[in-house]
Amino acid sequence: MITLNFWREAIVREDVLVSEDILKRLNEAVVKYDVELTVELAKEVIATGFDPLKAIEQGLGEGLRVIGDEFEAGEIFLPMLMMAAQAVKESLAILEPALPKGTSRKTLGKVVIGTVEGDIHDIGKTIVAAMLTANGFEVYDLGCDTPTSKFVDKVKEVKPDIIGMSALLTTTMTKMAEVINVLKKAGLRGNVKVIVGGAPVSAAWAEKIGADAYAEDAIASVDVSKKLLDK
Ligand code: B1M
Repeated sequence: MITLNFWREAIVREDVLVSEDILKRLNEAVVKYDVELTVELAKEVIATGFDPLKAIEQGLGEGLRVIGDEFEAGEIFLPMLMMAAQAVKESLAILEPALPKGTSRKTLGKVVIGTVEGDIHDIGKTIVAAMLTANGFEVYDLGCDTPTSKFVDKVKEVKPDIIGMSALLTTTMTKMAEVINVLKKAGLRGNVKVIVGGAPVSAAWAEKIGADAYAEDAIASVDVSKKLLDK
């Protein structure tokens, strides 16, 4: 006999299959650096009410990781990697506005965020900025390749509670330490918490350069920011 439970389980299985399917297709579209298809799939995510964060992190992000490994292995060339990044950026513009918004109208704190000087990787940083905004922080995004002086000037201008720095290259991670040192010299370090993140960054690196915290991904950056500000 077919019971109610049978149908409930069938519906759950169907949902899992549908979500695995859209994530797989997003993943493949990025790996094939197909800008048009990736954008179409991002629109499908919105139209079907699929979780935009899952689509960003497990669909687009995972696809970029795969193509990054192919690039490292010499299987693809830089223009292909750039097209994959373009596909992700255009899709992010569609998915970001659909991220759940913060519930309180009062902001939890001000965050100045940027990718450090010499580093043009801005996809992860943009996701972190979007998640912080969606969770009630007032975010000032300085973009990528941000000179140390720009971080410091923005701290003077908006007096943020937190500075977030992102680096994707081992060669640019040192710029995080430079920003912290310049803040110290300007007598501003005591007024602001510093969070660092990005693929080559670790908790050990954060400790070494005197940052207040390391966040592994966009969700962690929200938890860490709240914790630092006792929210
Ligand atoms: Co480049 N690239 N890239 N790249 N690229 C990497 C980083 C690399 C690991 C690829 C590889 O060789 N496997 C390698 C770095 C090697 C190293 O230093 N260890 C590399 C290289 C070498 C380069 C060039 C030097 C290539 C060249 O020109 N020969 C060049 C550098 C130019 C420069 O910056 N001066 C370059 C260029 C590019 C593109 C322009 C083509 C493009 C960037 C486009 C853009 O961002 N607008 C690009 C891309 C796309 C990548 C990979 C494939 C993907 C990066 C990404 O966006 N990931 C990357 C390989 C990889 O990571 N596997 C690679 C998805 C994103 C969601 O993840 O950025 O890690 P991620 O962000 C995460 C977390 O790290 C964290 O949260 C995010 C969301 O979960 N996070 C934070 C990030 N910032 C945070 C801040 C926080 C908290 C958490 O608090 C403030």
